[in-house]
Amino acid sequence: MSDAPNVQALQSRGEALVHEAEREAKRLQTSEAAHACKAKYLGKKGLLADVMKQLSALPPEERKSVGKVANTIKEQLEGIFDAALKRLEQEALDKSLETSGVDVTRPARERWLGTLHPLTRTTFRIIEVFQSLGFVIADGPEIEHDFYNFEALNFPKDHPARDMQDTFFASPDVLLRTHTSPVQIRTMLDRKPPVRIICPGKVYRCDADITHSPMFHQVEGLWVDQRVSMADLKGVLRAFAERLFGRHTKVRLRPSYFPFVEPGAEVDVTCVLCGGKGCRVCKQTGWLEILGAGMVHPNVLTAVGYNPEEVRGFAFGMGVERIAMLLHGVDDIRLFFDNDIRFLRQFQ
Ligand code: FA5
Repeated sequence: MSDAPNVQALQSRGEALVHEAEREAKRLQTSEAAHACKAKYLGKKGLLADVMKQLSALPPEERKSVGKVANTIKEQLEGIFDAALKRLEQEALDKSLETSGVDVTRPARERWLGTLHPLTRTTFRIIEVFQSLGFVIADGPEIEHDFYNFEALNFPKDHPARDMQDTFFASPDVLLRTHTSPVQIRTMLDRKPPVRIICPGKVYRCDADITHSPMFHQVEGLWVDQRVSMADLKGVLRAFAERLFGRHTKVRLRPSYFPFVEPGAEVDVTCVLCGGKGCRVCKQTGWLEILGAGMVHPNVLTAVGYNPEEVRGFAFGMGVERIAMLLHGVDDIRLFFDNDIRFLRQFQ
């Protein structure tokens, strides 16, 4: 009688292993024990490997069918331990949920999505319109020298027009800029014409009530070239007003005074609420003032080294808060700075 195992003997040994493994797996209490037990059966030096070793003693024609049987046994053993591990993991989870007091059936806490501040949004909308008209963004410092904020803009020292803008001074010559117009000066000193810029930014004035804030935002515009006229100014502002407030918005210019433009104008648009019929917001006039504008004063062009005989330009400046208040029907400027979440959430 030969010592070589026969196929049947190997198969019944394998089946016996599966039964033993099933019995053991049922008694397992922890996943560590399950891993150890799995290794005992399926590891490199495990019980199945022992059985497989005997394969080499079989005649080649029998090895193939025994190999198939061995694979089936291996799969069965793997299935047994995978199921045991799954069971143990579930038991551990159930136990921890029972003891930790976490209620997995409760709805998840709502997530609050942040959003852009209404003033940022309004600024972006304004910038977008002017960029589409070929203007590029320029900027300058908020702490400014008197020269850029006043002097070069044709406000000589002691000129009464300086009182139009209550100024925060840091020293006799250094101040918090009262408007974005100093960026015009800095840009023109820096570049040769043509210049077509918009300058958004923070400005400061010693001024506070429901429509005025000590810190607020302006957007300045400047276009200097050989043939720029008041008609171009009106055309640009009309395109802006129609894009921002609606297609039927009309624009009108009223004579006004700013030392750095001549002629100067206040620019009105038809009331965004009543369309020009007259209402509470426009104080029954049908019009709302939105910005100051005019043709750049020859003294300003000279101050930056441009020749007023060769180039002309227009400039305008608007308050972002004022535009945002008109667009959203907000009647108190302080709401933009209080950071009351109930107010801000309305702009989501
Ligand atoms: C100026 O500041 C000029 N630099 C605008 C300008 C530019 C005119 C270029 C001509 C050519 P004014 O002081 O009017 O102008 O201010 C412009 C806008 O800023 C006002 O229409 C108003 O909407 C806004 N504004 C002024 N003061 C305050 C304030 N304290 N709080 C909020 N908005 C303000």
